[in-house]
Amino acid sequence: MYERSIKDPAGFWSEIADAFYWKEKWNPSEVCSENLDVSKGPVHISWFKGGKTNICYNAVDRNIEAGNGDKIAMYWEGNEPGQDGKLTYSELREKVCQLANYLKSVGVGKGDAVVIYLPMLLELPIAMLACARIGAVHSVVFAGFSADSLAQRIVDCKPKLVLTCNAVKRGPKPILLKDIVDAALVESEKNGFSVGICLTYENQSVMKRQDTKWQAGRDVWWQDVVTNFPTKCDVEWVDAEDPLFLLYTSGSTGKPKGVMHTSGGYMVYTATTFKYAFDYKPTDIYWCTADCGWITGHSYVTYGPLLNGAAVLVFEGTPNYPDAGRCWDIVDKYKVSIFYTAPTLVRSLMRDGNEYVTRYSRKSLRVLGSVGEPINPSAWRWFYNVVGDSKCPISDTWWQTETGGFMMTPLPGAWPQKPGSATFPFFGVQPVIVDEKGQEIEGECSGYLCIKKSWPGAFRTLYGDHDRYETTYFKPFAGYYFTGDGCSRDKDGYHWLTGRVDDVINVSGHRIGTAEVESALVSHPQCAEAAVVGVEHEVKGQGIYAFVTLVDGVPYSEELRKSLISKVRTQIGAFAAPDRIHWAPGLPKTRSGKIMRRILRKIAAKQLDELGDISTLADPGVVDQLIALKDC
Ligand code: 6R9
Repeated sequence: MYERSIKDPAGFWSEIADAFYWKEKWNPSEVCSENLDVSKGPVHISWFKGGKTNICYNAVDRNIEAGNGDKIAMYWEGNEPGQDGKLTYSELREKVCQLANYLKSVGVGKGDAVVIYLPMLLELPIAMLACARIGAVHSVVFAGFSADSLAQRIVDCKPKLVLTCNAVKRGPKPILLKDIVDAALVESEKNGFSVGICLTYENQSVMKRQDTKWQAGRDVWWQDVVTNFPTKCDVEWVDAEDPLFLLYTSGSTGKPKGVMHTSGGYMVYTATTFKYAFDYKPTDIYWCTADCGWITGHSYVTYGPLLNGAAVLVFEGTPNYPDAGRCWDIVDKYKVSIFYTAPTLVRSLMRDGNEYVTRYSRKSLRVLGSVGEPINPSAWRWFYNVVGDSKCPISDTWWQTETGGFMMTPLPGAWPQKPGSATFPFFGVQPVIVDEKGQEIEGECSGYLCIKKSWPGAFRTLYGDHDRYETTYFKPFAGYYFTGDGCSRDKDGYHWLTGRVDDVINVSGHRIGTAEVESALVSHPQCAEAAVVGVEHEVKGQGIYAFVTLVDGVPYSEELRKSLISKVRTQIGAFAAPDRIHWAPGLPKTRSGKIMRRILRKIAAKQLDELGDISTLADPGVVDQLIALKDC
C-alpha cells in the first residue's frame, strides 16, 4: 500500500476518499495540486478540489445511516470517579444539531470564526462538530491558557462568539473558567475587538449559575437557549478546500501561529491514519488522553475516530486523581482496547510504581499509542511490559499540528518495533533527511527532517500570514516542507526523532516558544532581559530554564523569583511556568548582540566542560559570572 501511495497518490487517495459521502465529487484531474517551491511562485496545496462535503455529516450522520445510530459514539468520564455519561451516534447528532441551530440563529454562518474555550466535557467535541456542520471555522483554545493568551487568539481570528463554561475541576482544584474569559474579553476589547456573545455552559456540579459573574446582554446560558432548538439541522455543504478550523501553535517568535486546516483532505487523512495506525476494529473502545485544545484532541479524540464510527472515551480529569491508578481503573471500567497517550504521562505514572497498574486487570487493552515527543526507551519498555503486559504493540506516532495527522508510525504488528523509534512513514508521506545545505542524505545518517510532496492532511496556510507560512516552513530548505525537527535514520531505515532544532521547547508534549516565555518575563517591570532554553526533565521531557537579568540595582530575592514565574503563568498559562530561574548579571552575546543559546543550554544542563569556543563572545567574562550564580 505504501508503494502504491507514493507511485500513484491521486489513485490511492481517491479510492479511499470514495468511501466518504461527497455531495459533489472532486475534479478527477485535481485530486492533488501543489507547489512547495517558493522559487516557482506562492506555496499552495490543495486536495480533492471541486469536491463538496461536510466532515460533521461524515463523522456523525453517515454512521447513523449505516445502521449504527444506537452505537455509543462517546463515553464521558468526569473528574470525580463515578461521574460519567454517554451518547449514542443518534443522540450526538441531536446535540450537535441543537447547537448548530442556535449558532445559526445568532448569525454564525459559513466561514465565521467561533472560539471554543472549554474543558473536556462532551460539549467540547459537540461544539466543534456543530461549527463544522454549518461551515463555521472553530478555533479551540486549550482551557489551560491564560486570559492574555486567549485574548491574543480572539483578537487574531475575530470570532462571532465565544463558547465556554463557568467552572471546572481539575483534580481537587476548581478553576473559574468564566472569570478567565471575562478578563480575556476585556483585554481584546482594549485591542480593538469586542465579542458579541459569550455562550456559557453551566457546569452545575462545580458551580451554580447564581455564583457566576455575569454580563447581561453579552453572556448567555447554554442550557437556557440551546435546548430549545430543533434536534435536526441541515448540513452546509462546503468545498473540500474551505477552512475547517484554526489552531494556534507556538513558533520561534512570540506571536502564535494560526494553523489552518481545510475540510476534505483533513477528513480523509485523519480517518485513514486512525484506522491503520491503531488497527481499528468496530468493537474497539478507544481512549485518547489528549485535550481537544491540542491537535491530538482534534484529529484523534474527535474527527478521526468518529469518522470511523468508533466509540470514544472523553476524560475530563487528570491521570493521578484521586490516585495514580485512575487510568487503569478507567480502562477496566470501559474495557478500553486502544489507549493513546503521551510519554510524559507514561513517565509520571512509571515513577509512582507498578502496583497502581497491576492492581487492575487491563485485559481489554490491545493497542497502545504515544505522541507529543520522543518516547525514551525506558518509558517505552515500561509502557509495553507493565501497562500492556508485553502483548500490545505501541504506535509511536510522530506528527505535528501542521501535519493534521500521523506522519510516521508503526502499523501494529506489521513490522518489528524498536523502542523509541517512530519507525516508518505513513501512506503517502515521503520523509527526507537533509544536511545544512538542504541536500538529501541517504542511508544511515542524521540531519533535518523534511517532507517531500504534500499529503491530504497538510495545513494550507497560517491564518492571515501566508508569508510567515512560506518563510517558516518552505524557505529553509527549497522545495520541501521543513518540520523543525531533527531526525536520524539507522541502518535498517528506522527513523529516530531527536527533538526540535528551532527555538521551540517541548514541555510535557506541549510546544512552547522560548520567545513567548521571554516576552512574558521581560514584561515584568524588574526584568531587563531574559533568555530561555530547554533542559532535560525526568517527567516533562523538557523543562523551562530561564536566565534573567534584572534592572540595575534590583536585588535577587525569592519573592521576585516567584513574581517572575507568576508573570509567565498569567501571560501564557501554568503549563509554561519556568522550572528554574537563573539570575544573570549579563547574558553571553556575540559582538553583533545575538544571545548564544548554545552556551546557555550547556550551563543549564550543567555540562560545563562542554561550553565550546567562547572567544567570539563580546564579553567572555559573563560565562564565569553565570556559573558562579548557578545555585542562586
Ligand atoms: C501531535 C503533536 C509537534 C512536535 C513535533 C515533535 C514532537 C510529536 C512525536 C514527537 C518524537 C513523536 N513530537 N510526536 N517527537 N516522537 N512520536 O504533538 O503536535 O503539539 O504540534 O507538536 O512534537 O518535535 O515537531 P504538536
